[in-house]
Amino acid sequence: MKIIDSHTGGEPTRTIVSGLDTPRGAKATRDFLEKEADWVRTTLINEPRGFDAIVGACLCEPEDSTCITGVVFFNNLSCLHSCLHGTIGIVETLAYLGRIRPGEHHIETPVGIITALLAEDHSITIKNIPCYRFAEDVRVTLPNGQEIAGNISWGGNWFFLISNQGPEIRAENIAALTDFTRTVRDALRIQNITGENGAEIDHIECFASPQAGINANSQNFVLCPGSAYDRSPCGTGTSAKIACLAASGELTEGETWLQASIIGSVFEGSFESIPDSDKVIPIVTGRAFITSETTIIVQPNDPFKHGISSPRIGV
Ligand code: PYC
Repeated sequence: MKIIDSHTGGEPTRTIVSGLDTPRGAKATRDFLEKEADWVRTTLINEPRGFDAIVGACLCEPEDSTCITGVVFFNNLSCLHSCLHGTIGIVETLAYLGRIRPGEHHIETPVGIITALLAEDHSITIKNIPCYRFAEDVRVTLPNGQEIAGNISWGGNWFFLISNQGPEIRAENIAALTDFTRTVRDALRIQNITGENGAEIDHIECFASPQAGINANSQNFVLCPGSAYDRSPCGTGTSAKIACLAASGELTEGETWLQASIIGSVFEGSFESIPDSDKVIPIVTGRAFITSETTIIVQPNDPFKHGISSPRIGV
């Protein structure tokens, strides 16, 4: 199996570019990975080859012939519904391989078709699937009795968005922010607070004004399922935020929102409205850089050939 690694705003994407047979279609490929080939995920993401923050991307033949590829993303816990830093990563990877040129490209994911515009300067603009704020000012009580207020929003994944509560959003506080957001995620689960149709909220996103020297409207910290934090501003998280800003009228169509991550990388966001709908199409721009090309070797007698599956506590 051959992989190409890239990073988007500091967040890694590991794309399988050859050597794995997958079914046709992103949904069928997700089923295949989940039910028959979880070893692909554990081999690529777990130690000794990987680390917790890596998001894997499995390319496949799309069912929709307008798409250049299908893709399924996965992380240290499971397959993801979607991933936009990863989409930016695979577009840069396909350009690096000479499989695509600057222009507009459709990409099939298990949750819908995403459009990517690869510019001549290699900035990549993603038009997401329809996104929406599902619930506003939802209260969750932490084990210490503290009440936290947040919005529930769909940005391609389910997010609980918290503003100006919890530890200060600065890189020195990553451990404290991880503890806080894990506590919030556990409390949401215990108190049965979900997305639409009982969907689990597995991403927690905290916001505050950016630290000095960062040119953005807001800075975030995003806890991903599996408990790694997103080094990038999180494309689906930025989409979830934009859906909330659109719903509250704080951002108008075409206006730009600059979302910084905990490490200070920035995505540019905006939205297009959908006629007669409360949903919007978030548009997110970022850049990815290629970091390595590797052949994965799995020796049959290696006791850790499919990665070390150390149990994670409270993921
Ligand atoms: O950029 O959408 C994203 C993302 C999801 C999980 C990690 N990154």
